[in-house]
Amino acid sequence: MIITHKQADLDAVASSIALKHFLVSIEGLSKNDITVVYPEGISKEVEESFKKCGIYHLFDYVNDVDEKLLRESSLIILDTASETQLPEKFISIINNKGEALLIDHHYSNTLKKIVNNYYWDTEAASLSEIVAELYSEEDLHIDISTALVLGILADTGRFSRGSHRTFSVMGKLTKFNNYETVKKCLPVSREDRSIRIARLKALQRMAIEIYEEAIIVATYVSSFESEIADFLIRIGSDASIVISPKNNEFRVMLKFRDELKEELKERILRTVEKILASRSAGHRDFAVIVVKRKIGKNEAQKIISEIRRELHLQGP
Ligand SMILES: [Mn+2]
Repeated sequence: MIITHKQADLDAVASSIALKHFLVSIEGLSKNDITVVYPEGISKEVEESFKKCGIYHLFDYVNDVDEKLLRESSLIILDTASETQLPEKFISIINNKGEALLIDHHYSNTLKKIVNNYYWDTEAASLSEIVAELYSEEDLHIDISTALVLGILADTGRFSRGSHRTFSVMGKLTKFNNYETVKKCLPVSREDRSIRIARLKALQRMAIEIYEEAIIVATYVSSFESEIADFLIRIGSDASIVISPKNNEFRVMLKFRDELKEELKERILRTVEKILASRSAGHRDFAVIVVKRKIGKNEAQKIISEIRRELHLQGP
């Protein structure tokens, strides 16, 4: 059984499909021997891009799975960095079984400690890259390579986080598809009304804090938290802290400008973790903290003030 994080994104979906295909072909298994589980389904972006690229038929998954089957299966967990990214049922079964293989590329990963086996490769900019490396050219074909290119494009921020390795894998993959066509399958830059409103609201609610040489900006929005954090960096912040209330939880997205001193990034991150009494998960230049309780707008403002106060107390 292959399981990804909740609301699977392009990287998670592409790597799970390609890994299943790979395992079926080398192990001489049938397609029915491997179940792919995307807990709580897939993100809208995935559906759109797969449709546009004509690879919708690759979807073969369930949103949930019977506990008994879960307990009896060999588990491979993909692209998942923390316990909060999986439903509790999955975590408790993994905890009881103790047997699962985790394959991930996130800079920090707290799930490693509850599995008995992991391949954790933070040098890879996407998980699709890691799975693509398993394939030899003879085994690749157009559909799988198209999915993997989509996964790589999405997770590397269209190559802004790409490495030598990304391009070497891309060279192999793009022999099987037309890159110019594939890249058009990604949702167009989300310049629609809702993101523009989110940006403007984020600016209206924003607090600016100068802390040593860092310009820290904190705000809250109901959605697009990741895009908003990037946007704030583009327009000048060194560290963006974006709070976003969800159904029964809230998320705090932190993103840092590349050039910011590692030590300062670390200090800002630890301060936010301390205030929220929660640990973060994420890549080198971004972290996300999920807190399992509801909050309203007022409380979001309060958290922002607390972060400012705490940084001041710590001093340089
Ligand atoms: Mn990923």
